[in-house]
Formats: sequence, structure tokens, C-alpha cells
Amino acid sequence: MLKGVIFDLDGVITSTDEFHYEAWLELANRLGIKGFNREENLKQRGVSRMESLEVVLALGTKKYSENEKIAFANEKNEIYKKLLEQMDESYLSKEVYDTLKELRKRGYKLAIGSSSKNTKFILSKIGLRDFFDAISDGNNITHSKPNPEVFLKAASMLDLLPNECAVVEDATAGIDAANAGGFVSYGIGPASVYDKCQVSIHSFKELLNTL
Ligand code: B16
Ligand code: MG
Repeated sequence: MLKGVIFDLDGVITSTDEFHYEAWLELANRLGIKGFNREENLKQRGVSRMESLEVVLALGTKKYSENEKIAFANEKNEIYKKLLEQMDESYLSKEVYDTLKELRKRGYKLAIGSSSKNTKFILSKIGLRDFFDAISDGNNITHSKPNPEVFLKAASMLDLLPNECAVVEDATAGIDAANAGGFVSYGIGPASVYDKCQVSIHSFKELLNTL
């Protein structure tokens, strides 16, 4: 029986994916890299900042040192954080909020499992900083999705086993991570059409009749 639900943040609880896209596009343009588009951006979903940078750099021809790459990732993060400033509670939909409250009422333990190092800042912006029973994010992991570490840590914070938790993800890397960790994987958005997701949902509230 499922006792907990672990939610990915970007693309599931709220939509910061557009800000990621804009910030990476600005960096790509500054570096003179052409060909970064929404299709390339999809490959960045759920994966770490440094791996996302590699998606951009692979479109160019120049080789960069580790230090230069770190500087580029920081530069993108500064652009991204400025874009995040405009977020407020309107970036949390009523559907998501009502569903989360209903799941809590039904007794599920609720956690975040996100690759983002900006998780707590984003949760504060949308008014959910103190809502979840556990937050596992890019700051407490050494391996990013598709490695299951972020979800395994979330489950352990909830004091639950992986097979007692559902993981809700919008990224194929996240679905792979959930499956690898022994969780029940729920795909939403782009991940809902991924053949490896165990349950496909087309809206957040569908969780209420599929869990
Ligand atoms: P940051 P999620 C992921 O968040 C994003 O989907 C991914 O595009 C991003 O590269 C990653 O966080 C790292 O984000 O640069 O803020 O640390 O989908 O796992 O909630
Ligand atoms: Mg995501």
C-alpha cells in the first residue's frame, strides 16, 4: 500500500522550466552557440545544472576547462535566479494546492525530490516552504537523476520504503530514477508519454483517483 508521495518540483509542482529555458538560451547566445531550442531544453529536464550545461556546450565546437564551465553554470544560475524573483503564490495552481491538501487529508506523507539547488527558494516563493514533510534536493545529493539517490533520501526522511512511495515526475530521467529506486513512477506532462512510466496521468488532480 502506498503511504507517501514524492514530487519532483520543476514541471510538476510549479513551472520554472520556462525560466530555465530562457536563462540557458541567454547563456548560449552569449557564447555564440546556435541551435539551442526547446527540443534541446527537454534533455535538461530533471538533470543537474552541470549536466544541463553540457547539453548547451555540445551544440558548439569549443572545448572549455572545468573552471570555465563552473563560471558558465554560475552565470546561468544568476540569470535564472533573477527570473525566479517574479514568482509568487500565483505560480502555484489551485489544482495543485487543493490536490496536495486532499492527499494530506487522506494521510499520505508528502515530500519533494528535486535536482534543483534552488528548491527551497522556489518553494518559499510559491508559499509552500513549510508544507512538505521532507525536502530532498540538489543540495543533499552527489548523483543526479536518473540515479535514484534524491528519491531514496526523500523516502528515508519520510521513514518509508521505496515501494511504499509514489514518485511524480515530468522528466524521463526522473522516471528512470524512480524505477531504479523501486518506487511506483507516475509520469505527468512530457513523462506521461514515456513508455517506462508505470502510471500515466494527464492532470495533477488525477492523482486523487490513481494512487
Ligand atoms: P538548479 P527538478 C531540475 O529540477 C530541473 O528540471 C532541471 O532542468 C535543472 O537543471 C535542475 O533542476 C537543477 O536546477 O540549476 O536550480 O540547481 O525537475 O528535478 O525539480
Ligand atoms: Mg522536473
